[in-house]
Amino acid sequence: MKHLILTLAAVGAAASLTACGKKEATTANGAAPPATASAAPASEAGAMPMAADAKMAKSTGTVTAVGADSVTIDHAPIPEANWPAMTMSFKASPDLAKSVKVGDKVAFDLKLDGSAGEITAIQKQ
Ligand SMILES: [Cu+2]
Repeated sequence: MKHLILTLAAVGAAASLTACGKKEATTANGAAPPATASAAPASEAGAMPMAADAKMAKSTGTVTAVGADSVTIDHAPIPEANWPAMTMSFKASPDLAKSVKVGDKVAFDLKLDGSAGEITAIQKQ
């Protein structure tokens, strides 16, 4: 079992080394477009999860509910998160949650973590 895993890892390492070698050869020769085409999407896919991890965003909306540590906002679209306009609950510190009430029109800053968002600042408009 251990041997199999090590073998697979070695094959993977060899494959990426081969890909790098091909890429350099492509640059030197200016030929072989298929290698370039397959290398680009692979690196983009590798970078995407990291970029989606902790992004900041700003939006505006109307408060529809306030909890002890959450604020529900009918918010405008948030392109940074690929969200259309919607009503959703965000995590918020108790101090931030206390600073607004239902019906307030607000501008807020969000820390995005996957499909969740935490309010880091909020101001009445
Ligand atoms: Cu939303």
